[in-house]
Amino acid sequence: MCTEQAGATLVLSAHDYARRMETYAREGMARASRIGNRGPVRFDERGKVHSDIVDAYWKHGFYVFQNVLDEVEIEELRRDVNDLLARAPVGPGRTVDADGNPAAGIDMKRNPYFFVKPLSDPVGGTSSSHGRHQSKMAEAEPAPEAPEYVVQIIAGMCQLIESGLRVYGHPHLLAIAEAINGPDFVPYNDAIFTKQPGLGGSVAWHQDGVTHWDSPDWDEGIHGVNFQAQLYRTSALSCLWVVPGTHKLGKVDIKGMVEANGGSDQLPDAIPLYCEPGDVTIVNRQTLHSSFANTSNDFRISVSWGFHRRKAVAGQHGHLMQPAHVIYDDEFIDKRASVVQVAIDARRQYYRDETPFVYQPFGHLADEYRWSPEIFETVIRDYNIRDIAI
Ligand SMILES: O=C(O)CCC(=O)C(=O)O
Repeated sequence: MCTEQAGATLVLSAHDYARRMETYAREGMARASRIGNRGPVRFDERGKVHSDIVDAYWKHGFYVFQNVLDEVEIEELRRDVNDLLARAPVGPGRTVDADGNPAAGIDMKRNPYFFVKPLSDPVGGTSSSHGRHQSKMAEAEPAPEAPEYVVQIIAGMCQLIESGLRVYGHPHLLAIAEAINGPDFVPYNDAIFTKQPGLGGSVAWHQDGVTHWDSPDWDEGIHGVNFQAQLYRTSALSCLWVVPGTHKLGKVDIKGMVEANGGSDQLPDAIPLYCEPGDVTIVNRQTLHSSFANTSNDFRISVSWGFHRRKAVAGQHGHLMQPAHVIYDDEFIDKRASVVQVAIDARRQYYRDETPFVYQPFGHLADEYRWSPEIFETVIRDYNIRDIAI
């Protein structure tokens, strides 16, 4: 255990930060290889996700699916996300890109961009998102030529990029969501996490859910599951880390864990979910997770989205991302869930050889949700003002 300035922000040079990560990364990789929990998506004879995988997910609170996206799809996502980054606003509160043109998606009702100062932790130890990021991460000094801010998150991918809409309709990934949350699963949100080499900030340790910790119906799956498709190779220095099994523990005392670890954010039982391009991780939203400042050479882009059990959100009101007066009634949920059906059809029209997923809540309505310019206006435009966050 290393002892660090408990309670104070630790700011290191990028070089020292990277050195400080070396042993932790190596030991984390060793722990990760002992647990495993990775492999291709496998189905049983009924076409359902194999129960071994589902059981392994429930045991550890995560799974790494290897080789889910093929090279063509990865390349299209890379092209679209990199184009978005090039057309992002030049900083928080700005509306033009680096060429002085209106930034991509700047007219969306919900601003899609979240910026951070390079190599910083913007939320740890603050009241942001109901104070769920209880403890501040170590930070690093960026190079003198680094920009003042970098994009960390771009939301609204189903509107902004067609490859984003298509991956949202991926049949294997929807089958996994169904295996975990039941056939009437519904969407949460989506967010493209970007971590440029030498610039990407950290995301402090947290559990995602905020609604059900004290609920009489609480169980290990009630806050849903998140997916992340990786567009580039990530290592322990750039990827998402999780503490396996924490999805079973209820709300954990992160501050206490960091204090017991001598003030260090390098939690002892955590493992890195390192990936190859095209791998897709799933993480239970109750699993304790974080990512560190990216002092490595990895260019990390993680296309992320999540799903809930319908009964976990029905009748709840907004907490994260929505004001408290927003109630997730049937109309609200169905409207947001119809994005899944449109995504399935957008994918069907593009990947003609693939068998589309049958999304049970909309199976009988498929003809009403065909991908077209008209349905873009009625379902996709500003769909994310109806993100269902609990
Ligand atoms: O991918 C990351 O770096 C952080 C993701 C995360 O915290 C989340 O999806 O809640």
